[in-house]
Amino acid sequence: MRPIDDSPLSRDGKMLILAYDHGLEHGPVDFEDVPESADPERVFEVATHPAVTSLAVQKGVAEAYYPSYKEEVDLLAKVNGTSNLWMGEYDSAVNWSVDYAEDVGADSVGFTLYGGSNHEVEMAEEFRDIQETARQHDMPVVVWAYPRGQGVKNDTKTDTIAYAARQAMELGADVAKVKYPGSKEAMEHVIEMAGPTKVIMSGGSKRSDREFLESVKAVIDAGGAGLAVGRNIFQRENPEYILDALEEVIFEESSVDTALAA
Ligand code: FBP
Repeated sequence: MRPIDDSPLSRDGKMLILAYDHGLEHGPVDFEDVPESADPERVFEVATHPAVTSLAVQKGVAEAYYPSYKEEVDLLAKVNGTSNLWMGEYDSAVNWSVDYAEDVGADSVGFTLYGGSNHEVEMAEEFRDIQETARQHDMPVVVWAYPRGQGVKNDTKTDTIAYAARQAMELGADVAKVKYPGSKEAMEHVIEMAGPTKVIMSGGSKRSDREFLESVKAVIDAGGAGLAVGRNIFQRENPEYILDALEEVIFEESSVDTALAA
């Protein structure tokens, strides 16, 4: 397992990945609340906030915008992804190679694995190639560990989330990004099952400042390494305010009250 503590992906072993692949995964609907968030330039600016350890984007966004931000932003290449336009069993296309991602300037790679989908076997085989190539380039690998599909009855159950984190670890991920299982105790179990793989929380749909920060605090208190978050940042009118609060909760291990008052 590759240690990621010294990589650009994390700071002091903690991380805050700003995810911005929603235009592909969900479509323009995610930009409706804050129309300026459709402009990748605005999100690259947000990613220069010191709390953000890397920005996760798809190939087209990286090609067009990353050249202007190489000095200020660490890039995570989200190498697979798919749209909401089609119907069928969960799957995700590999859209760029690790070699090309490194050419574009990426420091790390991200891959969605839908454990439980009828396409799980093919996805795991695709991941083998991604993971081994990333090792050759010394790039940390983050798995979006999303158990979904016909084999999964309840993707919010702690045991299901723990299985997804374990699967990511067994396949060689450095970081498993999982849905919040609902409590600090549940998260502790997920983290235990992930062994040496760091566990981070997936942000989810937009919530109140306090509710969102309480879940992040529970993850940190459980021993989690941070979060990968999109909508709870770019769907806010003032992303800097919530990033300042996240800096407190994740990196300073402050209470939510302290973070909100800062
Ligand atoms: P959010 O914080 O907005 O949930 O972003 C994290 C993320 O994994 C994105 O990378 C991705 O586009 C989105 O969530 C997928 O959301 P879902 O599949 O849960 O609708």
